Amino acid sequence: ARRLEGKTIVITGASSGIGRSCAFEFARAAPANNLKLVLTARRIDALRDVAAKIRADVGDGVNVLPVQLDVSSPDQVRAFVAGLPDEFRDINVLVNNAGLVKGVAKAPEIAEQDINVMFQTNVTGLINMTQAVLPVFQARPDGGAGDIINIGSIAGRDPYPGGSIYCATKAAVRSFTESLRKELIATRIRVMEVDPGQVETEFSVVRFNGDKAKADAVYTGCEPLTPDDIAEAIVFVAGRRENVVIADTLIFPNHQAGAGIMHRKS
Ligand code: NDP
Ligand code: 8X3
Repeated sequence: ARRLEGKTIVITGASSGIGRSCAFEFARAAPANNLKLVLTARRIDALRDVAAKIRADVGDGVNVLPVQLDVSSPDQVRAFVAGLPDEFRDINVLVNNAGLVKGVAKAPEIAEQDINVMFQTNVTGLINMTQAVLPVFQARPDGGAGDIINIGSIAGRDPYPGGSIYCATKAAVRSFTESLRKELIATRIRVMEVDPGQVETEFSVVRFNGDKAKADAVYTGCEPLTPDDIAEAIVFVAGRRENVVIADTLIFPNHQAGAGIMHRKS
């Protein structure tokens, strides 16, 4: 139970949904383990709220730092590690969670801007974060140590109409994760992926540009996962014995069996 002892954990996209739940889930383990949490996203006010709520729930024993960071900005990502206070710089776990989908347009109609934002966030952002943090891991003995936990999606395994770009970004995450795990085989660095199915977060609200009615309709008649369900899995994989690599995890709600295979009661 003390495997997380003393670790510094960086979560991208911690202002909402899965990343936010993940912050709380690590925070629950924090006081006994002397954890340090670095919470990042673009909405700094939301991150400060998460940090305040964590301190209120868990007490002063938790060391949590909100940091504004747009992962789609290579300059911001490059400056990120050096910009951390000394006591947060010795990162042990990177949760690459920040990501988004825009729209349900078919390929001929997808706006160039939507294509770019999805790739720059979900793919280039995740790769740049990984490159920014790996030197910290690689500075450790025996070729290096640390955990990279990438959040993919069922969409990366089972592409669906109206999701070509989003699905392609998540397939890219999957491919990058697998290459990196092979490249780092001689180290103690673990490269792991957690792929959720349907989870109710702000994901669909962002997809439909704030149209809450359209977002809610996605979940009509079915019971999606909660972001806490995914956070539990993320903290679980980070908390295994160092020799155990939970390389790849696919998590559905009970009534889902594929990207578009959803049993609805109504
Ligand atoms: P939310 O919209 O609730 O959360 C997304 C998070 O990503 C927010 O904290 C947002 O913060 C952050 N984010 C978006 N763009 C950027 C950026 N450029 N820089 C930094 N942070 C950014 O959605 P989820 O929690 O559902 O999504 C989390 C991950 O889970 C994503 O990678 C998503 O693709 C994946 N996923 C989600 C599923 C679902 O059904 N919900 C299923 C499978 C995978 P801010 O806006 O403050 O920057
Ligand atoms: C989110 C799951 O299938 O709605 O990654 O795109 S899906």
